[in-house]
Amino acid sequence: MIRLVLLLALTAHCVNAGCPNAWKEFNGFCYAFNIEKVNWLVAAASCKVYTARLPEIDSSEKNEFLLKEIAKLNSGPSWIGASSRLHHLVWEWVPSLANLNRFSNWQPGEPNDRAPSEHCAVIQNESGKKGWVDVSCFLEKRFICEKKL
Ligand SMILES: [Ca+2]
Repeated sequence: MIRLVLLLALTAHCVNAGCPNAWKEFNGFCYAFNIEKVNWLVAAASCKVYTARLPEIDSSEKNEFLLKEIAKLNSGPSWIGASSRLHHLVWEWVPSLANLNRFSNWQPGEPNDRAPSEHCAVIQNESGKKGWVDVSCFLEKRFICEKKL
């Protein structure tokens, strides 16, 4: 029994010391790259279940890390936390509601809010397309979750 308690304590300690199994660590955050394709809202809710969020990309370092990882994993466009769902044409990070003034990496001509409405953002790094694009929130895409270490 004592051994079991010790083992549990040790396991808990190890979990606290790093990212959850299969999550990647970068700069004080842990990242999960999900291959399931879902719409933006389902992706946001899925991250929340894991006490995480869609990535809030507030630096070029974090952006480069995510671009590199999705290229390595051969991921197509993946949901990030930027959205203009609630405030038309005003982009913010969800759920922090921080604006995108600090950093953004829109691809040329984006965000273009192409009809009928493109209020959610994906990050992409494939076939020469690198950076963020606004697309319909109802499309089904892969997604990334981010949580503090
Ligand atoms: Ca667009």
